[in-house]
Amino acid sequence: MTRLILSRRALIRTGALGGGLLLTGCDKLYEQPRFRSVLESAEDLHRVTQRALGGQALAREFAVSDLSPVFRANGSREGAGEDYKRHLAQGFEDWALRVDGLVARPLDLPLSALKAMPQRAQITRHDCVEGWSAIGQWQGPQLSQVLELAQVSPATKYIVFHCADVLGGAPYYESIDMMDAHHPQTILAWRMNGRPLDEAHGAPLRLRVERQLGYKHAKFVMRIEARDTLAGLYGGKGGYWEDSSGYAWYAGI
Ligand SMILES: Nc1nc2c(c(=O)[nH]1)N[C@H]1C(S)=C(S)[C@@H](COP(=O)(O)O)O[C@H]1N2
Ligand SMILES: [Mo]
Repeated sequence: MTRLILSRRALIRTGALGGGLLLTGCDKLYEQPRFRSVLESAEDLHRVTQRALGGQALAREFAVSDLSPVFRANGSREGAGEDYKRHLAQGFEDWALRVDGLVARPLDLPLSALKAMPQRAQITRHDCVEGWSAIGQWQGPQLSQVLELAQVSPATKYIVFHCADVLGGAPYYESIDMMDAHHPQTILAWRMNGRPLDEAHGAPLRLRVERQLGYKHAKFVMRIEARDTLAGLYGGKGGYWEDSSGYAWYAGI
């Protein structure tokens, strides 16, 4: 059994699910309801079994010598709106991260406060669904510390990241569950490869959620919201790509 759940791709490749269907990454396949339900059940199985067996397993970490010489920027390369542009021009000096929703203590955390919290640094590989990877170093407070400061309600099931950019007319957003929110490698990174995050990579703050694919790593995070449901939020599927293109909500690697 454990052999079969090494990865979602391996699982599907074995033909254990979906009668030998190959995961091609082609969007057209996603439009076919039968394929879609096969894939979604494979993902659910992957998520449940991976966690039952692995719990809070760590993503692989690398050495400084492994850093990619070039880490490309993907998706939005800039934040939108006058507020964002003003903060960017001021070096995010009076910018603050909003933390609200199902919390006892809503917060506005200045960048200086995020930098003053205990930090975690990690060198990890970023895998984009489009087929490229890069190794980078990330630093920032663990998301769990921020959630603790805000006293997140036990009723919370999802943490939502609201971003400053707009893609194809819709705001970018993402969400994760509490298991990933409390994972030790889930951090709010303000530093990349030893320097403050640049705009293209999501300044001033972006999520690193190391056991999932690139699109889950929200850039330009302005607001973090604790919720007990994803229903009623934009398209209801928990993320920009999930709503617009049917990408999986749980994008485990
Ligand atoms: N706000 C926001 N976050 C985002 C995106 C985006 O377009 N907007 N693109 C996602 C995708 S698909 C990838 S692969 C990574 C790219 O991160 P990078 O630009 O640092 O390489 O950011 C993710 N987070
Ligand atoms: Mo991506």
